[in-house]
Order: sequence, then C-alpha cells, then structure tokens
Amino acid sequence: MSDKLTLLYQSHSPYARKVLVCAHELGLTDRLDVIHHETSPTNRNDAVFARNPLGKVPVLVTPGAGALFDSVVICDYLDRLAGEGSLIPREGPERYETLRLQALAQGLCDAGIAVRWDTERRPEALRYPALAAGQTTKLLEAYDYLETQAHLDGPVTVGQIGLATALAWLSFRRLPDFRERAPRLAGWYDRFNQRPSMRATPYEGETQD
Ligand SMILES: N[C@@H](CCC(=O)N[C@@H](CS)C(=O)NCC(=O)O)C(=O)O
Repeated sequence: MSDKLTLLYQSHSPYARKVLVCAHELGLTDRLDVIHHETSPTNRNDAVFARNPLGKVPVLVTPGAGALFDSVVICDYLDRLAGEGSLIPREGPERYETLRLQALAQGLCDAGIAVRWDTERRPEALRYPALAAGQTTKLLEAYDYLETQAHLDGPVTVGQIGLATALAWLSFRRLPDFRERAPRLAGWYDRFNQRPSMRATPYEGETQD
C-alpha cells in the first residue's frame, strides 16, 4: 500500500493552510500530494463531496484511516504520524492551552467568513448588516483576548499555527485589522510569519461562489 497522502487543498483557505503549515513543521511534505479544489456552498465540487459529505476542504485521504476531515482532525493525524506529539502536547496544561488556541483560531476564520458573506459574497439585496456587525464583534473581542490573555510563547503548536494562518487570512481578505488594537499580537504574528513553513504557503486566489 502506498504511504502517500492526498490533501484536498485550497490556496485561499485558512483551514487548509493550517494543515499544510503543520505538515511543513512536522517534515511531512514529501508524503503529501497537494491538490487545489475550489469550494463554495453555492458552487458544488463533486470531487470534494465524494470524500467529505460537507463539501469542504481540507480533506486528507489516508491509506489506513480513509478520508479525514476537518482540519482539526487532520492536524491530529499528522501530528501522530510524525510520532512525537510535538504540535499537540499529549498532556499537561499545555495540551488544553493549545487546543483552546486552535479553537479560537477556527472561530476567527468562521467569523471572518461570515462577515464576508454579508459584506461581499451574498447578492447585495440579501445582505444583513446586523449579522456582519455581530460577526465583526467576535473578531474584535478575540483580538482583545489574544492581546491580553493568550500565551503565545514557547514551542510551536497547532494552536499557534492555526492563529498565524487565521491572522494571515484576515489580512489577506482585508477583514478588521488586529495591528492597532493588538500590537503585542501583531509583533508575535510578524515573527511567526517569517517561519519557512509560512513563507512556503502564501495565500492566493479568489473565492468562486
Ligand atoms: N471546520 C472546517 C472548515 C472548512 C471550511 O469551511 N472550508 C471552506 C474553505 S475555507 C470550504 O470548503 N467551504 C465550502 C462550503 O462551505 O461549502 C475545517 O476546519 O476544516
């Protein structure tokens, strides 16, 4: 059985980039075939639905565990495949700090996508400004939390990778900026962004609804 893994990827998805950055950090990129797929709930992609009934990327097709989704599950798989538990601490307070940070990063992406639906993706007549405002509040509250309460030092984790790829995506999509509101966070992000894993995986492309 081939030990190759196929990653259904998208060059402008923060969730997919998190997975690919994890693969870089774990030294697993030689094992991955990375295939770009466009996805949108208004533009069905049959190849993605064939692997994930939610029709979303990323998906990792594995030799032993079938097609894995979503990004949280894929990152766990890759971390175990690399063998050391290095990106997701196996125990101790670091484990839940890491998982909480990853959850917050997921939430940043979810809220950012929701803002985009009600500011540019949905036809203008169907947009709901109160929803965009409510989702924007989540972004701003998360920036404040990250600035004052998150522990961002220490060895690289999936939480940090998720956060960096989320912040990079929010900047890429010109969503509310974190720099002025959270300068400590911005400094951490600028340093993290210099890592080879981040430099090797820039965002590009437009959503195709
Ligand atoms: N919770 C999922 C979210 C994945 C997701 O929303 N991916 C987007 C691309 S950024 C997608 O494929 N959307 C298509 C859709 O919503 O139908 C994860 O962490 O992987």
